[in-house]
Amino acid sequence: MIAFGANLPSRYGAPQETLAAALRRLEERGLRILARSRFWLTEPVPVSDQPWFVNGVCAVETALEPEALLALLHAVEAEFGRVRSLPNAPRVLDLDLLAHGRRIVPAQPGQGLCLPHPRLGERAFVLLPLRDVAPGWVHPCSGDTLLSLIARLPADQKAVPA
Ligand code: PH2
Ligand code: MG
Ligand code: MG
Repeated sequence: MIAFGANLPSRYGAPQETLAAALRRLEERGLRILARSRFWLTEPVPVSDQPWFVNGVCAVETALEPEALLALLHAVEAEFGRVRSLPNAPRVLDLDLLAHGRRIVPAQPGQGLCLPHPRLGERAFVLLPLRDVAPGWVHPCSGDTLLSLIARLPADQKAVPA
């Protein structure tokens, strides 16, 4: 399961065009996209004066192990002009590995990979698109259902289908 987002234009155009091009690129690089959520317009978290994001989630099929898949996501971000500055800085493309089946990879210091994504449960911009593609999803560590995570979201995170 891959989450994608953007809130700056890139050479591919506005965020939604960049995201569509990035998904095509991932397919060219061998991922099979099984389902894609709607594009969602989401307020930045934490709230700031950055532009709103376009966010979404897709379910993919791949033979890649999580580390190799994450490396591919980072390579495509770089190809699309992503410059890593501060955390939560506006970006032309963000591709996050949300989950890899029901696999659990604990957070380790100095390691980029942690599965499922550690902040997934607090983010409307991830959970609402995830519901589009996998409404029956269950968190492999906590056993929380997606719908219960959505019900517990803080009320102030604004997200609307694009
Ligand atoms: N990504 C972040 C931080 N904040 N807010 C929204 N709405 N959408 C994002 O994709 C996003 C964010 C860090 O990756
Ligand atoms: Mg992110
Ligand atoms: Mg990221």
